[in-house]
Amino acid sequence: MRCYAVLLLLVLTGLPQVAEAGLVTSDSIRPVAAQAGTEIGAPHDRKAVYTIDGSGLNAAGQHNTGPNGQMWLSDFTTTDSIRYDLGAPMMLSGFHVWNYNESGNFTNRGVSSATIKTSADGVSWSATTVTPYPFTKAPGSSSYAGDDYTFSTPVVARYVDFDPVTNFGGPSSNTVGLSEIRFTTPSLITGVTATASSEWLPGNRVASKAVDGSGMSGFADERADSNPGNMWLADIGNIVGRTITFDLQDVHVLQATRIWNYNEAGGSYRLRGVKEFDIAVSLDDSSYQTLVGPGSGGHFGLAMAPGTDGYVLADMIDLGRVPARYVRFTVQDYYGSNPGNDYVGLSEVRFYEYVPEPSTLLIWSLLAGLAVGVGWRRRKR
Ligand SMILES: [Ca+2]
Ligand SMILES: [Ca+2]
Repeated sequence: MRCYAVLLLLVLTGLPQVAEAGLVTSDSIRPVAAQAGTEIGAPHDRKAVYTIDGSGLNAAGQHNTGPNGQMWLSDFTTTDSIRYDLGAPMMLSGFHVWNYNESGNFTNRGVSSATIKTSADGVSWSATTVTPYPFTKAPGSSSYAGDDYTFSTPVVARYVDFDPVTNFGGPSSNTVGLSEIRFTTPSLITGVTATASSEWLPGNRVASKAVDGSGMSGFADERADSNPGNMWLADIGNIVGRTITFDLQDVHVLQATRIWNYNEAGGSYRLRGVKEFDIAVSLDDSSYQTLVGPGSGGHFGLAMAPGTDGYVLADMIDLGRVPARYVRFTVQDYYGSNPGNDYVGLSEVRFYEYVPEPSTLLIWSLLAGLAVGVGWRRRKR
């Protein structure tokens, strides 16, 4: 019965959200992991991870020409592969690529063509294509802003494979690589507000600082700064049990949350970041359901922030398509060593809703009609 109720809710709440574009907008998300067929280690250091960590990208979203520690390059294979993990299955409309941007003939090492496959679960894969195609060669200049590519039809995917990839040919094309990539999703929930069980008011580190975009800049506003005035911080006390509650203003089927931890510069302030926390969801802000996380005790975990400007490596947490209007984070542990009497906080939080693929949408439409019919008959009794 509970499953039926959730399905009914999914159908009834999911469909209007798809249509209400005003509540949802697009965002470009950073994969949480990259795995290449081959890569080059030290001293030239051109690994797959350098295509997802913001290395070489400036605040204007331009990728520089320095390859070491900032670009991926295959280990002198002209055909190779690279796979991305987004951390949660997301509706994707395309991606933004900065191709291999080392100056001179080395731009011939960029990805010209690729067979692209996507998967929601890492098991079942589907081939897809993009426009424009083939890919555009990088200019080999430090003002390179990258290029957008659009999938032939939007896909729901957690994993995206470029396998095989081939380069542009010509001089120096004895290997293949990329500078950076982001994936475009239409499912960012906007207008979110937040309240907290505690706020450090002398510094105005109120809960709203975690949802208002404060401190965020760069390509797709993905870089958090280290100014604590742009973060939520609970006042001093027992950090265990501190809560921040988000109101999404409407019921959404939640797919993921992206979290920038507390990133204050200087000393050990970043130790005020959340290490373990619980996530609970609610339709009415009264009855909350606690989700089961992957960590010990069923908690969810966050990485520690760097405590520097340009913090790109936010965490991505799969929320498993749970319907909710309210989301509550409850702190269980932090990175400091005095949990009974300290501060704890976060920099910024975003939520993404589940958007079904077009083929699934048709099935949902039929189910919604059925569900409305069932509801009408029940009320008649
Ligand atoms: Ca890079
Ligand atoms: Ca902020």
